[in-house]
Amino acid sequence: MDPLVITVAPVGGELSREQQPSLPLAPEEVADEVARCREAGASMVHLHVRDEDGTPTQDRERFALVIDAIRRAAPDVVIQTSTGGSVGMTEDERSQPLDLKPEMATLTTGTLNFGEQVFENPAPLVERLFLRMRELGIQPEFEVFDTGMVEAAKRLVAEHDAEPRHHHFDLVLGVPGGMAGTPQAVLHMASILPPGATWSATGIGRSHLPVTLTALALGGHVRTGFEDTIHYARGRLAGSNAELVARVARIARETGREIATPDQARAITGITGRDG
Ligand code: KMH
Ligand code: ZN
Repeated sequence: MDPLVITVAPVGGELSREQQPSLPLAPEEVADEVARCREAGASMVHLHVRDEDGTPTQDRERFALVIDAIRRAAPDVVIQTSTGGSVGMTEDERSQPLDLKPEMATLTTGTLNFGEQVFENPAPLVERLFLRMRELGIQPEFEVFDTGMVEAAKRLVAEHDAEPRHHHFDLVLGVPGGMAGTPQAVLHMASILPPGATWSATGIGRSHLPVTLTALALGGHVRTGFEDTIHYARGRLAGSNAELVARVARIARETGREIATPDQARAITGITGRDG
């Protein structure tokens, strides 16, 4: 098995301090939290940012500020920017972080109900984001919430990639509106990915541990963090993102799996460009 890539998603696009009092919001808070997560075993950060009053934003300048702060606190960590943003944001808003040429960015390849809301990803929008990533040498992480999104990602690369490429996916399971966060769902999703693709999985809310443990057992990689679960255990809020990362690293080490460094994470997930 490859060393384990642990991605931390410390902020999210929807969460508030009322729900999770330890949520990092200001650039220095995010950077310090990422540094602690790096120390605990994370090699990659899935990044959302907030403006000065904590409101989710995809503003390019705000991303640049937070990325600079992270680079000072955790110089080697892989930074993966979100193109999902928060539900309801426009394509122009969502695509702004790509201008900063991050090493990796997320790409959700279909529309789904997202709780009471709709996370809109019509095919032409997905195609434009994908082509922009290819143009700028940004490795997409296909964020797939159901099997239709896997098929959409396969169609996209079949249509646009002249050369064979390495593909990396994140299976996001347990969103109300997406696939259930069960071991069976992880198994099925992993079984339909393109040959040679690498993948991580994340279980949202109460599905977090079953999905994490199944991904570890199958040799996949893992995403954790407040974006995905605010709890450490039933009825007990996580004290920090680093606490969630440390648990994943501990389970992996206990079961003989090494933890990937950021450079190993780059090699495993097919990152070829460096940010900036
Ligand atoms: N906030 C969600 C609506 C991504 O970052 O690319 C979408 C999301 C996916 O978090
Ligand atoms: Zn996200």
